[in-house]
Amino acid sequence: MLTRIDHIGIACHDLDATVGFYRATYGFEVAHTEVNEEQGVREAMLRVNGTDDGGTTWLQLLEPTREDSAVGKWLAKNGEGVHHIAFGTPDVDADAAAIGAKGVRVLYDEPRRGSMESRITFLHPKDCHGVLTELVTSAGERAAGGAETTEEAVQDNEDH
Ligand code: V0V
Ligand code: CO
Repeated sequence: MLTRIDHIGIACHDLDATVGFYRATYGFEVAHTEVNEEQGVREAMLRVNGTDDGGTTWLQLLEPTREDSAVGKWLAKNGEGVHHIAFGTPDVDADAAAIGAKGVRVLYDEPRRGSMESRITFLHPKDCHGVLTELVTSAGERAAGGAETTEEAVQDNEDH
């Protein structure tokens, strides 16, 4: 059950300069930054609207940490721009399984760690009319219920 646009992922060469553009032009502020080595990105989350209950919509600005990462490869080929869209769901496991059963390639067997301790997976862009599509369950939604109990969710966070 996809309930919202969680974020739009935007690939950039220079994260600080791009954050500066979004701040100066639109007044969006950075709510969170982190490096995700597994994904090969340094990222900034800019809150567009919403609250802290997991229903927020973000812009996710992504700078590659290495050239052979997904974003690094994409930037080299396409230049800066929209890299992916992410739909929010209270239960990424169930939605990934349901969508995979329809013949869409789900890129991960198990959802992985995303921004702000979310759990994420991706659908192959070639199966989605050219759009790299992410499914995400935020940490707030995980705590509120969904497939896992809070205890399991906390344990999973500690595992990473
Ligand atoms: C590649 N293609 C894309 C695309 N990336 N099409 C639309 N949007 C994109 N972002 C096309 C590409 O043009 C090729 O088409 C084809 O797919 C194969 O691409 P490739 O360049 O050969 O690259 P691959 O196959 O090595 O990798 C593509 C995939 C990879 C999608 C498998 O990027 C991936 O695993 N992405 C998921 C992880 C990710 O994107 N992480 C960064 C965000 P032609 O030329 O053959 O027609 S991390 C994030 O969002 C986080 C942490 C978060 O939200 O919390
Ligand atoms: Co993303």
